[in-house]
Amino acid sequence: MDLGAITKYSALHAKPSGLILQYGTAGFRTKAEHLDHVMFRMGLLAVLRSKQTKSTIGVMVTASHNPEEDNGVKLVDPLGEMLAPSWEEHATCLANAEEQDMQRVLIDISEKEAVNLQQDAFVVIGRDTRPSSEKLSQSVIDGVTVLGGQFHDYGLLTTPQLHYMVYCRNTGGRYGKATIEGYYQKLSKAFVELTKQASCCGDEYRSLKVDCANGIGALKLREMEHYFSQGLSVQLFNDGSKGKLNHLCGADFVKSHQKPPQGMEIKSNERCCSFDGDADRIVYYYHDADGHFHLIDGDKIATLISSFLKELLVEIGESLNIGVVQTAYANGSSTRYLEEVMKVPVYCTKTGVKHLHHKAQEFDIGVYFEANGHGTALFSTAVEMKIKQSAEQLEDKKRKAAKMLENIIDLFNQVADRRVISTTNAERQAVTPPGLQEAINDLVKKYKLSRAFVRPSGTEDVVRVYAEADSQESADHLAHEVSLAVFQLAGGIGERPQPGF
Ligand code: 16G
Ligand code: MG
Repeated sequence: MDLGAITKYSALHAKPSGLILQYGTAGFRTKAEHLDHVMFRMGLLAVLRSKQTKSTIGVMVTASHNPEEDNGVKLVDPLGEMLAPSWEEHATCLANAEEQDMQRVLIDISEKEAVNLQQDAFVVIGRDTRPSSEKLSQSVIDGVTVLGGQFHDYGLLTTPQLHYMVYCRNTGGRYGKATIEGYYQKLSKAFVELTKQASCCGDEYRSLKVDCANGIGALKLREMEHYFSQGLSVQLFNDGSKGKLNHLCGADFVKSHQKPPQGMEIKSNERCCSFDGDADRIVYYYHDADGHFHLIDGDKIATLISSFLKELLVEIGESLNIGVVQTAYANGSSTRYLEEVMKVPVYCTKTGVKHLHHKAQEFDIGVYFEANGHGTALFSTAVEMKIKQSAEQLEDKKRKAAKMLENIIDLFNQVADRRVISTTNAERQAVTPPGLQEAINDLVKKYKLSRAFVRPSGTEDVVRVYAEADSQESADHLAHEVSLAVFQLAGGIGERPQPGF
């Protein structure tokens, strides 16, 4: 390590003294102007992780669904997965070290993790479309180069694309080519193959309106469109040409407001979907003939996929074990449907893809989705082959899928320090502050088929309040009452929470 050079460059990316940040649910996230030093240091850390694993490591500059003024960074491990938990701790230590302690922390990490400093390092970098992202990714590159790492800057990418690049590079191209064309070819080929066997093939089944949250999804889908030829016709909305990123649009907006994004006209039964700012979430929706809005969120997508796979396994006589992983945000009726009707075991983990992914790996077929639209299905190549053969039944299975209640509300609450709230049982129960869980329990008892929980956000400075009940009105009231309890018991600041209805 050239300590002299590190000190010199670090001073150019100086840490504002006293600023403390946490590697949260999906990396660091805060106002973009506070992140320069974090980016530089994550460049350094990515080099150490690359040397230790003898693999390519990814760095993604994005703050996903957060407002445009925010930014963030996350590291991607060799198999395209989220950074290992012990390295998240290193990331937090390194980001928070004051200038004069930074070198020592860097050396400590290398020693603790037995990093061979002579080993080569390679880092790939991607970024979203935020105005701050280009400069911040340059700071990552500064960190990589000062530690002698090689890098490839992919520039603008969606988060899933960066994960793909890392995986391809570490598997010798067996999974696909680590280029943007490679990504489009692989995905479009799979899509065309799957859908050409579908029984419904009219034009209305091939068109999709896509709300791109004014983010990177627009640029990338526009590039990818050509690869579908006749297989899919997409119409893009909120493509970033005028509106603000994630503002009144995008998957988070549609899911939490249960209505279409601004800037998209929907006729009845048109197929529509929304990405979030870095295009790693998707939710689908449509208006029925009576103009009612229907959302196919992560819960329903998980139900559709797992019902399809479960029935397929029965048909092909395979007794593979299949499990669905959700978080506390999953609508209770989706969990009941999966367990009681589909007879699929359901597991609940903490919020964040890394937790769900980890659990889903325990099954032959693991389907995981967060209600907000992050998710996928994991299975081996052997299982995949069998599934492909039976793909013609897809549309049929879809029609049989669940009809579920949607009485959800997700409110936000500002408190002096959101860390006063700690949780257990996959974030479904509050441990502190004292009395909060008891207060929630009492409120929940007042409503039928109800459930509520609170947790500190891992991406924003708020406490999230979740409530569900047998009607929208009850869910709204319960959410408001719970948010008042949080305000009183957890040191609420500013105005008392107002009803969100
Ligand atoms: C991040 C997570 C997402 C989670 C969300 C929760 C990834 C890739 N993303 O976007 O899974 O649902 O944070 O945000 O893990 P919150 O902690 O602010 O509620
Ligand atoms: Mg995202």
